[in-house]
Amino acid sequence: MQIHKDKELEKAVEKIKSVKVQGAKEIAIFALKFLKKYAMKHGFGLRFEVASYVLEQTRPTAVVLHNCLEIVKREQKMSTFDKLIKQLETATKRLAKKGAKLIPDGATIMTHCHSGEAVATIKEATKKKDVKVIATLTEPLMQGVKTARELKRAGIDVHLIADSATGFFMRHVDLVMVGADALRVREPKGLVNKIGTFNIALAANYYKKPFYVTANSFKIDKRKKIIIEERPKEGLINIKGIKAYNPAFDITPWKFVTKIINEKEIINPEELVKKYGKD
Ligand code: RUB
Repeated sequence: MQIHKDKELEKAVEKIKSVKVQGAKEIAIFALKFLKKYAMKHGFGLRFEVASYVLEQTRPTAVVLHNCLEIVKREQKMSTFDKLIKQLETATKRLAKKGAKLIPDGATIMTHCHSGEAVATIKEATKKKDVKVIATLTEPLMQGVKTARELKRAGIDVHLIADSATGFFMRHVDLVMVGADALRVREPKGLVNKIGTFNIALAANYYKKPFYVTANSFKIDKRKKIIIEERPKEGLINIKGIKAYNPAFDITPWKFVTKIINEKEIINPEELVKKYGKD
């Protein structure tokens, strides 16, 4: 078996690597759809396991795909793929309804990167309320532009700002709402999300602004360790002879997070860790 010549797998990996498919939930749904076809063709044997591993390692920080694949490997049924995709899609709708209630009428919300779950929640709130959004550009890949476009399409008043301007604008916002790649209930504990989230949480804490995380329950991360994806330096800046760091995510300590909104509940970080951090 020559995995490097597996063109269909290579194509799927490229779509994720190039961030055409981005956001923890969308990556998981994309990979599950791909793996369903793959399993239909090749079965659930070693080849499937390698493909699952390769896809998971393409974006190793997010935990949704990992948690879904644990179930797929256990059940080894085609119907599991559809069940999980449906659960992920339904979870976003449910949590958006819950989270929208936390957004007051007239609120200005700061968000970071592109989180399908945060965007869905903000959109849900605008069904009944008037809200404004300040979205970070999210350097270096500028996923904030995707957020701004989506919100604008939904008729929402949105302004983009530089990532470095979040501290400056914090006093003008009423709350922060971001997504998550992983909710760490084991060490290192905290919210794993796009690099820069921690800085925003610090500024929110300084100005005593609520910091909400919209994240379906597949994002609860019980893995023994977490890999923070490091992207190539060239993706940040390419200056000959100059070194650079380009991590894609950071970990915000739980004490800076006000509430986590998932499809089942609105929960405090301490409760989340207590409830899920034991086994
Ligand atoms: C995306 C990102 C998002 C989370 C949650 O990073 O950090 O906030 O993945 O997204 P990238 P969602 O663009 O590098 O994938 O709510 O859509 O699951």
